[in-house]
Amino acid sequence: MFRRAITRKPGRNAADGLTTSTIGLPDYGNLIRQHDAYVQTLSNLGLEVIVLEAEPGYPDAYFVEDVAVVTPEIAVITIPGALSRQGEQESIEPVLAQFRRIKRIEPPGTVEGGDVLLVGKHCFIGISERTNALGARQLGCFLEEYGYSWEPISVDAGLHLKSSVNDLGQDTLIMTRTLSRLEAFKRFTAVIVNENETNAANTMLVNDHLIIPAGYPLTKKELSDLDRKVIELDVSEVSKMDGGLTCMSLRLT
Ligand code: CIR
Repeated sequence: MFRRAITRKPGRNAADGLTTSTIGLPDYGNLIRQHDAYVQTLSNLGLEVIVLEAEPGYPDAYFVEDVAVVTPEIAVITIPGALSRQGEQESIEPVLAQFRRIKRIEPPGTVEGGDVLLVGKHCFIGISERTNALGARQLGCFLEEYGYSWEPISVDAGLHLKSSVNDLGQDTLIMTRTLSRLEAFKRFTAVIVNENETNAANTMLVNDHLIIPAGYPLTKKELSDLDRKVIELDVSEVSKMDGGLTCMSLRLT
């Protein structure tokens, strides 16, 4: 059960963040409304939600998931691979230090939390443009100390590993068809997203509820058949900055 979530309000300069999207820049008012609804949803599910102030020097800083990896035992403060995001991690550390023992990725290692998928005591670490092999190994070593196993996964599509695969609980993962072909994921039951709905692979499991991005009816229908309540949230403005549901919070048991 998650008891707490850490989030950060998007700043007025959110549209200055990194993006590869060609669907236009976010409208700030709508972005804030979507963020507020996200916070409210987590709160409705029983989480105490910490909302940090925007960081004016870091337009991507509301994607807090990328600057730390949190397990029930530790919080690993990362070094984002994106140069413009290096430094975002500094203001998250004192917040997490209230709840967890802190470990830190050291340069030249880089890790972004969007590349880190924990499933029980196993961790998949995406090697991507943002997370390098050295950073993955450092993170893996920290996790091993606490009884976790880990394996690297090459991220060949999407920004991060969790752009394409997420945990639905009960040994089930939601993922793209490409990832479903990897040996690493064969031991799980797979919900494979339709090729027109790949963004829906960024579905977030929170306390027996599946929070899915709005606008993906095929995925919604398929997930509704699982034994969990499905909540749809509009993250259309967030996706203009290559973000999704999981990126906007750090969830703590
Ligand atoms: C970036 O490119 O770093 C941000 N605009 C989006 C980060 C999204 N984070 C995530 O999926 N974990």
